[in-house]
Amino acid sequence: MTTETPPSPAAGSTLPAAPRIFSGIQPSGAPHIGNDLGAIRNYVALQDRYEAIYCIVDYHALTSTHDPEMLRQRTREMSAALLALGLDPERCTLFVQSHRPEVTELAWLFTTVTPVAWLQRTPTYKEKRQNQPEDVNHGLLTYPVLQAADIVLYKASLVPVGKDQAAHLELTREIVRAFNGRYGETFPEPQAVHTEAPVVLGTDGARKMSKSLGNTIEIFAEPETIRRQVMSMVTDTQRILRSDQGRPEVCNVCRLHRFFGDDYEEIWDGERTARTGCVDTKKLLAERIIARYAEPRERYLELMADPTRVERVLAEGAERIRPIARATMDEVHARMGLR
Ligand code: AQP
Repeated sequence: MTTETPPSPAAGSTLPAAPRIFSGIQPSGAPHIGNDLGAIRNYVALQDRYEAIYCIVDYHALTSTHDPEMLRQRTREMSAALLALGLDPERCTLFVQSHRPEVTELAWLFTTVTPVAWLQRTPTYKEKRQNQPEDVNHGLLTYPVLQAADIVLYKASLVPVGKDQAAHLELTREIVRAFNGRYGETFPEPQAVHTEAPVVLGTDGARKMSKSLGNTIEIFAEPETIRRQVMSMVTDTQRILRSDQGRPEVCNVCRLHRFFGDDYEEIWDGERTARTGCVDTKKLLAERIIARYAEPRERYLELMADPTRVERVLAEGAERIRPIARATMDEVHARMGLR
């Protein structure tokens, strides 16, 4: 686990006694190994060490998913996925963002301390504008403000996320500084916590693995689909012939082997000496990914077959954190002169 900067709790504010962590994940499609290697495995590890709050951010997903039934279904799937991968409702709080709507009020209040220019320069906003030019909605621009509200509504100081979220988290820190500067020390400046795989590239070997880019290896897909996705991966583009020596350090398949077995050096050596070909290395990776997620996949299918169990976990989660959300909003109202 790595963190970006040392802790900087806001002095004099009503901070939680122990560090609290928060992270959110969008129900915008099937979870992929980038989500797991970059974030979810830290969610699981950190639930034992901190007061952990995890959220399925359905408001955020509305910036790109406009079909109500699809959003409901994906929210169910992401909830089951997180539980299947090891989130334990006895050790963490799992809830759905829209079930604690205080966050939308806080986001609005934060817009009043956030210059528009900060949002316009966000790299993800620029990317999304390119990826969905026919739907550049206001939510895409203000996404980081809602994300800041997500985190600090619970006064979380640590945020397990992939590296792609670094700019958003920096913006959260700027918004917190702007708010604290105008209204007095209220919120801690949260820090990112990264895994050993903070950026997982997609099957194209060029861009971040991303649900919306369709370059993913899905965790809970059928084994045949996982095999197909892995076999489609771009490897070392300079290795043309089977007899050419490979460069495992630039090959995405080889890089992923680091996280699916403890013999990656041997695999890399096979590539370097052309003892093994790209197809062999891909086949091995596919089987290892299938084996790694076999048990979570069974749990996932069980949970999907028992929706009331998942709904109960989510309802209890939203209820458990209600007092924290209310206390923060009372404090914010008082500081801003609203009530
Ligand atoms: N490729 C990745 N490598 C490392 N970490 C990643 N994460 C996502 N992709 C990678 C981390 O997973 C958490 C949840 O991400 P998200 O689904 O809420 O949003 P995202 O980052 O926008 O993921 P996608 O797949 O790219 O979603 P779409 O396509 O819907 O925008 C985050 O901590 C993220 O860093």
